[in-house]
Amino acid sequence: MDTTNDKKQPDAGADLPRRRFLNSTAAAGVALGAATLVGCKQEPQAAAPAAGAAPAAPAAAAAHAAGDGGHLKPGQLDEYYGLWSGGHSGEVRVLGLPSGREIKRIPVFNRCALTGWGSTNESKAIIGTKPDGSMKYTVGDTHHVHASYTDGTYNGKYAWVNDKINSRLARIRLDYMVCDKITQLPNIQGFHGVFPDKRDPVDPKINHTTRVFCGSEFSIPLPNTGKDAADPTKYHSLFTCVDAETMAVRWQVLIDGNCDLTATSYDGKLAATNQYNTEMGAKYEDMMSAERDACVFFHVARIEQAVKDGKFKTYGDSKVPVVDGTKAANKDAKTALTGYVPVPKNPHGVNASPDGKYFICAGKLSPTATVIDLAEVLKWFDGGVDDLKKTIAAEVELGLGPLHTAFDGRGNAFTTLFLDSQVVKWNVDKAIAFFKGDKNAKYIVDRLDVQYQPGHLNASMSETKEADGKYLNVGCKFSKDRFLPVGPLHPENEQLIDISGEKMKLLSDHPCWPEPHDFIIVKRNKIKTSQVNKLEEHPLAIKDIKDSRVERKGNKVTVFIGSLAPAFGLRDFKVKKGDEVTIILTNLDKIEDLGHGFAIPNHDVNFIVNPQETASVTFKADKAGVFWCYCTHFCHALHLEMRSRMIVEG
Ligand code: CUK
Ligand code: CUA
Ligand code: CA
Repeated sequence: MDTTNDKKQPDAGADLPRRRFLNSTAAAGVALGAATLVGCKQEPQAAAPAAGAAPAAPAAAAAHAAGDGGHLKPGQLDEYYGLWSGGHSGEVRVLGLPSGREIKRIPVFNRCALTGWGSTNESKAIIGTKPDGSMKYTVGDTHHVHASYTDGTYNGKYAWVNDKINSRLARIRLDYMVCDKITQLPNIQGFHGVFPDKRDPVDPKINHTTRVFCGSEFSIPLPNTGKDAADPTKYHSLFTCVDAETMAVRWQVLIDGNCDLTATSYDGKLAATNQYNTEMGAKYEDMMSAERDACVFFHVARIEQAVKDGKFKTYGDSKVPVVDGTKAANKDAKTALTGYVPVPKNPHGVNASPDGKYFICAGKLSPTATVIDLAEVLKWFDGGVDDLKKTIAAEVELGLGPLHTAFDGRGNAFTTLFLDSQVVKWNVDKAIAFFKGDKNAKYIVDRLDVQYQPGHLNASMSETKEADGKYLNVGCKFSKDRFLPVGPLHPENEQLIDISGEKMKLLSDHPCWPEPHDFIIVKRNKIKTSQVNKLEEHPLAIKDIKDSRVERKGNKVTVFIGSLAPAFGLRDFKVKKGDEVTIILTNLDKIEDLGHGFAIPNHDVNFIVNPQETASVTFKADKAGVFWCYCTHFCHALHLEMRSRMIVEG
């Protein structure tokens, strides 16, 4: 295992930051005049010197995982972050790999009782509210998580995830690993595939992500007024581009057929979506009637020029420009915005090879993978190739039910076979040679049974120029007998595979709460997180615990309250029955991992504030009485004593 990188990493010495943190926690308690930690003599807190004293720094062993089934010893840190979609739980999860340990859940489209996501005013402002202040939507279905790029590899700034149910795109800022923006996509349903661009298609100076592409799976009548349900010619799907920074929708493209997954080229020029329903069928029998569907290519620069030139329409209330990407409107390749490469049959997934040369579509109902040559596609757009069929570099048999493909950076691809319950490793160059007629080219390298019925798979750094070919994770849709039985609802089975050698080696099983689809595996030094918030990020943060106070305007009461272990800035506060109360809680503790919670009995209020974070809730004080507001998040030896009293006068 390569550990050279570890020297540069602040997190490599697992013991050091932990000691520092424990020292300062203990010191904070003392500074506040809290009781000493009696009876904790053996614990590191009690034994530790005061904060600021240099702790001993034993070098932690780096994770030597591959030979050890992915198992890490206590105190060892993982080599990779895994960013996992949570499916119809509506969330995103962070796993450490190779251990498979779940480190964090990031609530996005769901509500979260622990963090208060969906009940704090700050999170509701991101999610969107109805006029009565309640959350606009409370469910979501996340499938695909992808992160922002610089120079063809992850830059650690953002990740994006789709909501298939309510047609929304969410962004996660990776420094705090929280959702910071959500955008509603107009004119579409069944938003499925998502992928950021990797650089600008025209300006070579812009070498990072500025656009996020979104595919819509379901066709709907446009505009969707309920009048045209019986007219199949009115049904359309759109491909959407969202600005990575502002998260505003930039443009959409009307296409024939539907969208599914999304991929982008390394030069920024092309985006693509695979299509399984070119038939525009409403029933599955119709959706699988054609022998070939397609992979649609989008010429990004031409689309943006068409928008600039005003060659677009809008639909209904939406102001988003929609350009025409249908086949009929794009017959001349030299001016075409889109190109449809025919792919057999109901393809599932489109993935970009890390050498930047190919997009690979898996056949799903055809046992094949189709390798599309991107240089040839660009040539077609320039009029140099007369038929898009000729951009197909290979179409080779892999096995039954091929779905998604990952890469090791050494010329090999790994494709899940849903029906065969296998991962197949195949060599792309040999597949191309075989397809061109070299019948001796043995392109299948290895097959591995997985448990069971795999959907997505991904390899470490797979869809970047730094694909490192160490680990492959396979998201198995059925765990069946792999874990202790827990009643009818089973977890899924995430399986970790060592792909560093010629043969794949199954390392471990991890149960995963339903239901992840896609995930990415990011080298840990690509993501730099902050463990403490910035106080000034919230305009209503109080700066000093003494600024805790109650302000009243009519029947609207605002309670500014600080938290500093082990006390809240107000030991009690008074409101009147019928008041609309807003609690604005600022955590003035500055120490890593020292969060506080705030719960109000019988008012359905619970949220947390991380160090230096401010969050607020608004509710009606509709019951007279005394209510002990308490800290829910274990923070201190006097955590249970950390309370305030809300006195509601009748
Ligand atoms: S889809 Cu789930 S297994 Cu939504 Cu990425 Cu292929
Ligand atoms: Cu503050 Cu627990
Ligand atoms: Ca089809």
